Amino acid sequence: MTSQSEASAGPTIESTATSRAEAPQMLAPLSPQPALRAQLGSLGFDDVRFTSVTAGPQPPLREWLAAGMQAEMHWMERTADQRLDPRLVLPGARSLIMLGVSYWSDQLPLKKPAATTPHWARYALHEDYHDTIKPALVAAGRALETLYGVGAKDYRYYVDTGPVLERSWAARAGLGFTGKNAMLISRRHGNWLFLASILTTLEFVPDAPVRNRFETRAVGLLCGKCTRCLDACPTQAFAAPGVLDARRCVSYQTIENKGVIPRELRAGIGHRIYGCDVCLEVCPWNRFAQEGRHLLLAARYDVAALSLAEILAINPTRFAEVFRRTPIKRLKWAGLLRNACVVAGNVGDRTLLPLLLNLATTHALPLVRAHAVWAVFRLGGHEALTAASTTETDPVVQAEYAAETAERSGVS
Ligand code: B12
Ligand code: SF4
Ligand code: SF4
Repeated sequence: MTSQSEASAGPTIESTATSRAEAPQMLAPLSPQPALRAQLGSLGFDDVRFTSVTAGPQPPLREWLAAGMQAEMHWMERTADQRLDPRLVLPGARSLIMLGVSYWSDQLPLKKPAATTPHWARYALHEDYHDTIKPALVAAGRALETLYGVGAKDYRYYVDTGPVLERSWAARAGLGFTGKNAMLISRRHGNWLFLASILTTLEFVPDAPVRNRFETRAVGLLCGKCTRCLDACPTQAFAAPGVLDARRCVSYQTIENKGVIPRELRAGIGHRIYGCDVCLEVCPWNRFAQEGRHLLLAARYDVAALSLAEILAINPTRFAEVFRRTPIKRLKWAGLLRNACVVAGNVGDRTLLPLLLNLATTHALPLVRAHAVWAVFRLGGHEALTAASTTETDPVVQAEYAAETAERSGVS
């Protein structure tokens, strides 16, 4: 519920030409918002929903953080207050406009990939959505200014990186429901929606949540007895339905973790070189997904055709060229090589051994050497590392050799 003092802090829809000081108190918001909805749709957003900033039960962010499930994403702790209260992000915020951009395409996966072709999260096979969606958000802000006479201080937009609990607000706005896989699942687009949000001091009539019922802590509203996502997760990352422990999640380990990937999780990473879609792919709600309009996306399906050998041999210049504008660029050269080593260790292709041995013995970065050592051991090429293991001076790589030696002596 918006308090009296906050109600006077920002314009309502009726007060388009009214200054803040003159804004009418507690006026009922206008409904519906057809002109704005249509404009946002024409900007490329595949779904547009409204919800209001009201007090009430909060999403379980603090429990999640207290359990340490955010792993090393400490920025989530620092911004927890803001994430739980949009009014700390935009003073006087009354509404959120929740936007969905579908990235489903029938063209993926590519036909007949080789057995050793690495798997990329679908979203990564596009230019970075933060960059491609942002211009439409800028235009959406202009639309608010034109239609309602507000200024730039009366709204703020984000896609992914802002301190906004996007899935929770999207569920409240009826964009979809929270699946047992923690995803915001749309009845029209399945799991394949990017989310963006506009916080505004404008007061809009909220859209109804799915089934006209919303509870901040309800997961699996339309899942029934299905547990496919929970069962399919390759690293058992779900602590409970809807509760994802990022520490165990392949997506976290291959994208957000900048250091060593825990040894016990590496086998579960399988072919996945960047991100993970397993708990999304298995969801039966995807059968309703339609080809997105892709107005705000730029496909980079060519990335999916790269072989593991090409990636293991990539140099920094080529890395910058190939992954330019994709989200993969944020992983940086070393991060991609680290992940490629893990995949190489999992796919069992001994023709990759020369490339891996080269990385294990000559790469400048210990992070890469350590994961290459692991892969070489998995492929049975460790005898070629005997000399290198005695001259290695970095503690991270030494720890890898030590763990292998301990494992082998434990087995024999
Ligand atoms: C941090 C983060 C991650 C982390 C942590 C994931 C997580 N579960 O939070 C990691 C790196 C693991 C991750 C992975 C992925 N992410 Co991510 N991520 C985020 C980010 C930046 C913050 C999420 C957050 O606040 N998490 C905290 C938890 C507590 O909140 P939540 O899961 O968002 O909210 C739900 C829970 O609270 C749940 N819930 C309900 N009841 C209960 C009860 C309990 C006890 C608990 C604990 C939770 C719970 O309901 C909420 C509403 O859905 C958001 C962008 C944003 N600003 O919101 C993107 C975002 C969630 N990610 C997104 C995507 C696409 C992915 C991946 C698919 C990428 C990939 N292919 O590799 C995977 C999917 C993993 C999964 N099944 O969730 C999309 C999701 C779109 C959608 N339709 O849902 C978002 C919204 C980005 C975007 N703008 O599009 N992500
Ligand atoms: S993204 Fe992959 S690893 Fe993470 S919870 Fe889903 S299935 Fe598990
Ligand atoms: S796979 Fe099944 S349980 Fe998981 S989110 Fe989809 S419908 Fe729900």
